[in-house]
Amino acid sequence: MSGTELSVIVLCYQAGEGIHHVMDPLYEQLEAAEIAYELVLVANQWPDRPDPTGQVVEEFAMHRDTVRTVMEEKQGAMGWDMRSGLAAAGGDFMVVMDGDSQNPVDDVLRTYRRMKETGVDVMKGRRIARFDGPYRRALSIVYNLAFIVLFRTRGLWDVNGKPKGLTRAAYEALELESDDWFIDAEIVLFARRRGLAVGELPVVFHRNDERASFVRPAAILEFLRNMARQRFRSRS
Ligand SMILES: Nc1nc2c(ncn2[C@@H]2O[C@H](COP(=O)(O)OP(=O)(O)OP(=O)(O)O)[C@@H](O)[C@H]2O)c(=O)[nH]1
Ligand SMILES: [Mg+2]
Repeated sequence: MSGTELSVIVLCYQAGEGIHHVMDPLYEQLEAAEIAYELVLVANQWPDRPDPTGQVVEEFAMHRDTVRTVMEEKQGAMGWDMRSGLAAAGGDFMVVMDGDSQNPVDDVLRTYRRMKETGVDVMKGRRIARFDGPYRRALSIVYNLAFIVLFRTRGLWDVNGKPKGLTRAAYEALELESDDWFIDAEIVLFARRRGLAVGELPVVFHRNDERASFVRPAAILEFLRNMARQRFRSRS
């Protein structure tokens, strides 16, 4: 209804000037693609944790009609940021991408185009090559095996793979709730529960050269808690 075909949502939290490596080429690609698009840059921040990212994205958006920012006081972690970006987006297709350069920028338009070709409701990146170290790779294998066993999501792998693409109808049907890392899993789980078609796009995942990993051991406990909660819920 908004006339926007594609909303691209980039999670920019704590990216600083490094966000230019993502938003600049992405903007060029979107401009060249001849699609009615909007680029939504999410730079929410905690009041007590200074983050220069907001200023960087504001300045970028100021001179570009198709670029918008979401800058609110954070009330949650990655999931909250993703949901605030999705809520602000008006496109018929929505693609969410991290702002830390770990996914090639091309994956955004690849996701959108593959969704159009295949007609799936939800599309997710599936990391067929990843360079973020053996520890993260091993953790991911254990997590994904546990996920398949607990939630019978056979046929899908790499729940946390980005980009995540959603049609507007899928977004509205999913009613996402997570404020934390589990939002990626929630997209897959809720889509399966609602009988939506989920497609996978093979992607390459790079090491994060800009900063140390945000994913600390506490994140593992958080995943376990979330899985237990969802498993219990799916039984009732
Ligand atoms: N850690 C963290 N990330 C957030 C938060 N809000 C938004 N994000 C965004 O979430 C995205 C993914 O987080 P990452 O820490 O890169 O997740 P990852 O790539 O799985 O793991 P690492 O790169 O190893 O940390 C980033 O682009 C962040 O900008 C937050 O509150 N905490
Ligand atoms: Mg990352």
